[in-house]
Amino acid sequence: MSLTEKPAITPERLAFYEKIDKEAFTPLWEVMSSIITPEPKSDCQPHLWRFANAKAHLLEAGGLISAKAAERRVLILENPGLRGTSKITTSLYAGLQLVMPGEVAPAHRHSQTALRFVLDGSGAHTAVNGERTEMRYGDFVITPPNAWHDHGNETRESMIWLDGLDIPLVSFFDASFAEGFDAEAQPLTRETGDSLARYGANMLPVDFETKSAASPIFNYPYERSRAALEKMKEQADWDPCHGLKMRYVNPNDGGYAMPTMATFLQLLPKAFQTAAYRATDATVFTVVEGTGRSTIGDKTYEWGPKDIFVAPSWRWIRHEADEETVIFSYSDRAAQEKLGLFRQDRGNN
Ligand code: 1HN
Repeated sequence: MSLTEKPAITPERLAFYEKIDKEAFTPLWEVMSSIITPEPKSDCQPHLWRFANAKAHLLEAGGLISAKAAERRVLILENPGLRGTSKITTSLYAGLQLVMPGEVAPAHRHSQTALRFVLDGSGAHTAVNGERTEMRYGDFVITPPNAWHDHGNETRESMIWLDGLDIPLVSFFDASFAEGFDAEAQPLTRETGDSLARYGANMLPVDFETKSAASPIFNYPYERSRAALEKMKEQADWDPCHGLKMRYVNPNDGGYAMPTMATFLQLLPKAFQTAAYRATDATVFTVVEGTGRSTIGDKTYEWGPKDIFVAPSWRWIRHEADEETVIFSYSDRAAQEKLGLFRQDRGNN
């Protein structure tokens, strides 16, 4: 017996398997090589979604159903290798959400954690835990687990953002709870911008303590993150695998902004080519600025602003920027690190 081969099936063995099967027993040696693989094996495939196509489909959906009637008007980005499962990777969900002028996406809460990354339009809001934030291009917004949240668009243009949720992870643990609020929007109890001022200025209220596993900041404005990258790029400390890659942090504990999902913003200078890299966290990328291509395994995907692409676990990935490029990404690395599962391979770098 080895970890990669199954023992032969003899008539006597088969008869035995059939007999015990009726009592819900299964011989480990028949399945071991498929449940314990020497390397990650996944049905998740690399794929790229063009934002222009997504926007056209979303606007068409906008004529068919309101945000209120849909609860959330979202087109799921479903991995071609995982159709029918609402997954972009084995552990994560992604969708593109449209909120038209004047619309409200009603208040509700659930145990799943959500992130938003703003791709189109400007000035619609989301409310989380009694505070509203206005969303602008490139802003990274979080909805902590079990936090009431609703969205509204009081601007004159449609808004589209990328939603990332840990839905498959929560399903895996059979830990899903969800409920609607008894009004369309939750009452506002805090001034807009309060959390960013209170927790996002390299200070915390003295004696600050929280039971939340998520960051007390719920909008990480692109303006700030982009300005930081702009300053750091003068130093030109390019990581061969990542260019200049930063992770979003929870100021309370220095960990990722959310308990299950890790989020990143990276800058690649014009004409930069990253060295091949692989890691156990299948990752969803969206381009904020720039054009170029990424090679994932043996396939190359050309991208421009707002396009979204996914790389499966443990697949070699290389990025090539034609112009100065900024990429946002998210993965389940936060969960994997807590569970002692995360592994990365930088090749010879
Ligand atoms: C959800 O609550 C939102 O609040 C978006 O915008 C997508 C997908 C599945 C379940 C809940 C949102 C969602 C979701």
